[in-house]
Amino acid sequence: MKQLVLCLAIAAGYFSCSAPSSTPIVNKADSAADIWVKADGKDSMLLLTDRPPNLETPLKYFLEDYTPNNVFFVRWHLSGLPSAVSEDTFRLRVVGNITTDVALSMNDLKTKFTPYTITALCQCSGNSRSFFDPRVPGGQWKNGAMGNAKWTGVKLKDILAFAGAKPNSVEVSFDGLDVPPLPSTPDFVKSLKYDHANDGEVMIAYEMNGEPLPLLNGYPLKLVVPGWYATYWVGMLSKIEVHAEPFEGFWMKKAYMIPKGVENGNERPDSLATIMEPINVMDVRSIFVSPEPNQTIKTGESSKIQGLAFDGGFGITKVELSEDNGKTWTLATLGPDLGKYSWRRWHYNFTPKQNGDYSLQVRATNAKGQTQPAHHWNRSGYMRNEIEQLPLTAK
Ligand SMILES: Nc1nc2c(c(=O)[nH]1)N[C@H]1C(S)=C(S)[C@@H](COP(=O)(O)O)O[C@H]1N2
Ligand SMILES: [Mo]
Repeated sequence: MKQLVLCLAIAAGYFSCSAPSSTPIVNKADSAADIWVKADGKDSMLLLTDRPPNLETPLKYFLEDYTPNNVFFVRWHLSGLPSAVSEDTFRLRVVGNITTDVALSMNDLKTKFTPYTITALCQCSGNSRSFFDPRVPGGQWKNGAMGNAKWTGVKLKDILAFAGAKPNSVEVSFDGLDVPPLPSTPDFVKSLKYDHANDGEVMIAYEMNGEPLPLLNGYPLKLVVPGWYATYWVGMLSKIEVHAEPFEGFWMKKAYMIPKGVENGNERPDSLATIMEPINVMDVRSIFVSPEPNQTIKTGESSKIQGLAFDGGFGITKVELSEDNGKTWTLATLGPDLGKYSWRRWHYNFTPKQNGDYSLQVRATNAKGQTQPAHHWNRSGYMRNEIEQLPLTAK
């Protein structure tokens, strides 16, 4: 793998300069090789785009239960991102269908409300998009557009109650400090149904793994929507609006749409779905983490195969591996259960009996009995969850 540390002389200055400036990199998808960068507050990560910053977590960090903040993936849509936020002057505003407009300081959030902590996986809808066959446009992520963290903050329902949200409310929308670079681009605003917003699990995090959030992960506040794709996890959250009418914003009605009522949001290139709905709960999925694809392992010896399994919050009940292209399946050993919204690590001992090429497959099943399809595709490259293959050579 080619390792480059790039100096990206961009105005916003998220990336550190450790080498003379080279041609700005626009999109990783245009280049065959991996490009590594060190952004502000981050260790070496894979670069997708520099403006807005989009960075992928290297796979090796998925051998840990919690993803370190300094390599947690970064995904922004709009390049108008503040390069610093002051904890002293920052306010979280609550407006709309409430009794009184509220502006909460960070200190208010930390002292006026009961703290709440939950472990939850934050996974981008487009995670693993680069593996879609046929290929689809969009950020060409490998498996690193996700991370598992312990989130601490305040329950959204407590904030809505504090603001006196009215009982006829139907939806709540969330806006961050990031702004569109051009007036023609719609501001990034997401919404949740009022009941979902009040479920006692959706929360506003001021800490991630016991530390303030890195700026690039949405400092000072990030909405955490356990079990739902990360597009709803609005970062730099600064405005909550309570609506008595359905919310019709671009990022809810036009972007992030999936085929409605179809298992895993599946469709076919030659027959695209016509009825769509906003993306929502994460589907059940498992991936291989180690060894990485095409590595050589020892014939006649046991190799430890490790990976992850996760879903939208029913909880993983089993992970199975196949050594014979899906004819027979054997249970993997599950790692610690960190909560139903967490990913779950697993491992499996594989002993190749003779020299040659092998391909392992992995599939997970959740408490609802949902499992993974042999093939999965949709036009947007969302929610990938097909059964993954791991090619290995034994010698
Ligand atoms: N304000 C704001 N919040 C946002 C986004 C954004 O563009 N702006 N992107 C969303 C998407 S699509 C993802 S995948 C997650 C990524 O969170 P991370 O950058 O902390 O990894 O943030 C979400 N929250
Ligand atoms: Mo995303």
